[in-house]
Amino acid sequence: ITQGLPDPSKVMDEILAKYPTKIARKRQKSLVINEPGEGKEIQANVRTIPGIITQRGCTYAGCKGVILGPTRDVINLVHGPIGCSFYAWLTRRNQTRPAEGEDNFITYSFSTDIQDSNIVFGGEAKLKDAVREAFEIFKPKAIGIFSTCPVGLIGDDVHAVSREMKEELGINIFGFSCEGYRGVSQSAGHHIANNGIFKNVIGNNNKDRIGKFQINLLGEYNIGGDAFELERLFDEAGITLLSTFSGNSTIESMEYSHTADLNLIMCHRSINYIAEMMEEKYGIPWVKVSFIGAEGTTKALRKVAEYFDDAKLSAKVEEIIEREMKKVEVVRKAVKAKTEGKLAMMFVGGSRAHHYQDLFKEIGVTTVSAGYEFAHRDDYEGRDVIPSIKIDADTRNIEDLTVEKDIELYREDLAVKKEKLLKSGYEFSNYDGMMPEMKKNSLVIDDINHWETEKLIEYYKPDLFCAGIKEKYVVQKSGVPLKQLHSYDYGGPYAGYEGAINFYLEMERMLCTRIWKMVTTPWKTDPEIVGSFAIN
Ligand code: CFN
Ligand code: HCA
Repeated sequence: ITQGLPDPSKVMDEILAKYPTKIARKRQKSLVINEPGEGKEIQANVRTIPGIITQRGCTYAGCKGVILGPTRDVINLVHGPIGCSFYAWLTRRNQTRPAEGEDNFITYSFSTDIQDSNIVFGGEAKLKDAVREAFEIFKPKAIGIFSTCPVGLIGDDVHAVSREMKEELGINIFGFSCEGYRGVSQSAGHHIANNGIFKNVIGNNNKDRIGKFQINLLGEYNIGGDAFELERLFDEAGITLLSTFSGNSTIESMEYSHTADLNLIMCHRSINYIAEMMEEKYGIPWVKVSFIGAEGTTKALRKVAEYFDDAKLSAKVEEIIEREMKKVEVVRKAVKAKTEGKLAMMFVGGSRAHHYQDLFKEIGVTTVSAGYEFAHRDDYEGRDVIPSIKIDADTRNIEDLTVEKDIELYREDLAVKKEKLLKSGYEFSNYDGMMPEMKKNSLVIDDINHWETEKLIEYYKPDLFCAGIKEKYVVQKSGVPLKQLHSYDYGGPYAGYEGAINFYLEMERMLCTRIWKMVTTPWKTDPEIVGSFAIN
């Protein structure tokens, strides 16, 4: 990786030199020159230094936008000023497919739109009215209530209101204390959402078995239609997908998700808590998989077949793999011939900055620098990392959930099965952390900011930068194409086999055009923005 590339320690030095000493000392711990196998540590999941322009979002975004947002038949009512609701409205490109006559509330934006007078006199009455109004108009099966920053500051109790309204209206109503400031990032919101769904939804319906091989898919949010592609594969294989948390999902399917035989986890960062609580309460084992990349998809499908240990299922899975890989290989080869040797960087969320490196590898593109916005140390360093005890921002202020030891009929069977699989060498994780899987000397940076981004681009001149909407235009104006790995811009699906093909073709389009070399960076010739006012 060092061939023809700048010395990473020089890049790091120059980045840090600009900061005041104290800040430099702090930031230094979040910038690592990768050395797989050397047990290097990275500082992650800590507060962003005030004044720095971070990529991160807030706790409310993680709870309402990320985890609950993609479920179509629950009304997600935001208790807060209208801006919080407006900025979380349809921006994530999570898709859904309601059946004929089924509810879909995703296209709506529900908010109490609190005003100054509510801040002074309290907003609970307004919240109750909003719940009643939403119920009157839409007759939903469930309503989730989400607190935003000002609500936490004035002390409205969304849990008490939820209980009262549940009693009054006779439907499932539950609240989330997910005020934006509660954690250091979205990550705390994931945790709050996981606890709330586990406590209020999972286990509410003991539905009879509907398939021979029943699974849930956790941490898949159907961005750009990813879940549709995975549903296609499971359907054909004869694997029953009971519930997805939460892409293309219904609250109803979550209610009986505890009757599954196995949980697959895609994005471990956002949903490991539910997986662990489901294992503890219902005995359902979980396997960490990634369906990003054709190779990863093959590995994941085989993991499921291996788990169920059924000859017919395995044969079917192999048949699908063979057929799909034939199609994938044709496109992959053609694209790789043009993209081999190109350099990419990716700074995204809490799992994609790692998962997408697989797709790039498949077409010969190297990731020279990468990092997450809000992941924890285990996401970087690998599965054996002991969580940092110093700052556990995620669990701070979160009501302690006691999992009652409610033994389901099949719980013991599953535990015995897990034991047997472990003895036979079955691995419950399909991938490791970001750092063990990245090349030596690549630069790993947690919670990157604009200054650091600018320097990376200047030094490495990457062929492609992957991040989100806030970074997109600054990077493009520097003459480097940017692919949004959050919303996929207008593309997708990118998961599974069809997704891999879509992604290869998109990369061919983005990496092989010469248009970016023709961009004149505006601030290079015109560093100051001059404004003028028209005065009448
Ligand atoms: S869909 Fe997921 S995959 S849930 Fe998470 S950590 Fe966000 S919204 Mo943006 S794209 Fe991103 Fe991940 Fe898991 Fe998405 S990488 S930042 S909170 N994320
Ligand atoms: C969020 C959602 C986000 C933002 C994406 C972006 C998403 O963090 O609240 O910055 O472009 O995927 O929509 O991560």
